[in-house]
Amino acid sequence: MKSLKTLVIAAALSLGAVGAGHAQAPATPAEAPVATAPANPAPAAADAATTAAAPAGDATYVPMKPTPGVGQPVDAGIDFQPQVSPVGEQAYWFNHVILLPVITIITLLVLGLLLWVVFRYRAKANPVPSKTTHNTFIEIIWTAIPVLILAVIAVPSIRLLAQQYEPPSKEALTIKVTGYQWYWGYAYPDQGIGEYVSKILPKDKAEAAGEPYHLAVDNRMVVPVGRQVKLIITGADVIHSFAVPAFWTKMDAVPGRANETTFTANKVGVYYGQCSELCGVDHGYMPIAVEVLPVDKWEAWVRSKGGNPAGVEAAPAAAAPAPAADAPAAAPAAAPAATTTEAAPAAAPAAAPATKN
Ligand SMILES: [Cu+2]
Repeated sequence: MKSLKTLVIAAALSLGAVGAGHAQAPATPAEAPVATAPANPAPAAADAATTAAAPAGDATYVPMKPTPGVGQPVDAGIDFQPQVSPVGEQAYWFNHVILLPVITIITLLVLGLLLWVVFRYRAKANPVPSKTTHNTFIEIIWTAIPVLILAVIAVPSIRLLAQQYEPPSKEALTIKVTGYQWYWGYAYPDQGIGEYVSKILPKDKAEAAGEPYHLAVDNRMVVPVGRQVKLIITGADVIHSFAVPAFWTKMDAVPGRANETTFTANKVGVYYGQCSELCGVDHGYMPIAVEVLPVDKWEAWVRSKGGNPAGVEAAPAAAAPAPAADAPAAAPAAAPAATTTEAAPAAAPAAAPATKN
């Protein structure tokens, strides 16, 4: 009986150490290796089917209305936004299936044991306290158990981390993102779309468009559903951060540096984000809106911007001196009348390797 108590106390202490020291970590071994992407690739397929019906080139671009509760915050919400990218789904699963249950179990167990100790071993009930100091068995246990728990959690955790930094595929759509005080600039060098500027919509216009104020913008980033997007992100003045919660995407926009990140949106819709690095007085007024469209509608959008959805031929995708060379070649060839072709990719450093920070 005594040794059983010892064991329970040791376990509690070791779990307490895990809970306190590594609030980020915990895990249940049982479920760890399952389901990498528990979500829904289905909508993408459905969309593909719908778009296949429409003859290519027929569609025209009409800005889409957002879906309430999707891609934007909800009142009194405490959960992550519904995830629409494979990495986001994986992270969502990791949090909800592994981290939260483990954190909850450890917290409740430690709380229960504390209460038990407080009442059972208070001075009145336990007038002659034990004078035990070292106990090798307990010490081994309270070291080994946290180590085991962390080792188990490390597996899905590191897998998720690696997934986020996987290099983009060759078919990825490249978008150059530049953070300015206080708006965003987007350019599609391979489609010959020079940089255009994306600014917050004033309240009346946002409401008129049925969009949330502080998140709605005049010119969205528009991407095709199901296709990987490679973002090359930089800052023009100070450090900004490009973040879209529904894609599990966040990357700093640092002047003089080209950071790279990727996402694949599996669901048509409008997804909002915000600059997530304090960048000056209007930091809270440079929202991000990403519109995910079926491929034919995305192509229509590209054409409406004076670009070529199939890609500008003069620009070999993987060429080493790439983006800087693309722009001059692209602009005259594909978009002589492009209204928004300006400075853009000239400053783009050749596709930099992902910087991990
Ligand atoms: Cu900013």
